[in-house]
Amino acid sequence: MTQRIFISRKLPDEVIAPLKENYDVKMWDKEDRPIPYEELVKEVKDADALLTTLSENVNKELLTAGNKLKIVANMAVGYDNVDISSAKDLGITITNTPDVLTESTADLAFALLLATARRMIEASEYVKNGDWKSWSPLLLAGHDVHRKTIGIVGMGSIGKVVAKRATGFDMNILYYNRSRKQDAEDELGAKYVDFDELLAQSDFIVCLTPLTEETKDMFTREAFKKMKQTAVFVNASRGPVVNEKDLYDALVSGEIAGAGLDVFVNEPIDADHPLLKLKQVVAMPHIGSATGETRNKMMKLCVENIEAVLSNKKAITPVF
Ligand code: 8YV
Repeated sequence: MTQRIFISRKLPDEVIAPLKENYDVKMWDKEDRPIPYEELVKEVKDADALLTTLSENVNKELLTAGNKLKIVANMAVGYDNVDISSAKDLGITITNTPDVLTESTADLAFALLLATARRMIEASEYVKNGDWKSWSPLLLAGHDVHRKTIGIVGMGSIGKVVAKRATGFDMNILYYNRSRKQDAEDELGAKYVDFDELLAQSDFIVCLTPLTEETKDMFTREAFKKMKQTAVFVNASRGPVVNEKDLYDALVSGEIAGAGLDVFVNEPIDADHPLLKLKQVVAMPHIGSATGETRNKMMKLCVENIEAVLSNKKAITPVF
């Protein structure tokens, strides 16, 4: 019997065309809204493979409902939306999309750093709103980036590329990670420090760590208080590593100078969220990996992982 694949997001026809040649493919086709959870549970019941994204909660119930499931291909490098231990118990392969998104996500993290430090979004609005009537020496004056200290929290592959970008700005590079990264030290001159020292010494704190039990709520008021008052905080990893109320309080009380955020505790974030009211916050809708080139590679990798597992070959990028 033809094996069945369910795709939880509308993907371009050319991406799924190769799958359609050999498999029975069904796809959620509404671009403007995600598949309701109950519907996903129903769809997964007779699926051999599921192609999913970060927005879907691939929990034990869903994995158990998919009693024919051989693979869940998650279109993201992170897989905190997947219950990995249940997948292991049930013998379901989970794949992610590492490497292909590293450079684009690092670009976005660095762009957020620059945009926040140089007040670029505020400045663009200023011009577009017709407020640019005259010149004054400190009009929209931001903070220098070159030759400053960047502190990278999470020196994985994306962290290393951000560090590489930072060398082009002659920055002093500090990092904090679960383990030492000798290659980042040797090749990029990054210096390993403990978390508190990184907070105290950095002008830019860039968070790129995965979301785990240990990293959840890593950035609390206590952490922000340890930063310089001129510090800019950038988060391109996962929202829940930050206590958003604490970040808001740190920003309004002037404990830090600004924040560039690509991720939030609840996504999509409510437009009325207090953080979005602050001019020193640059907010992006989780677009770290969102370039045409990279998203195409991510989709292709998901397709290839599914093809491999459904034809009894090894997955290309399994997470365990
Ligand atoms: C997601 C991400 O891929 O890869 C990750 O972990 O956070 C993003 O690149 C994107 O939101 C689609 O799920």
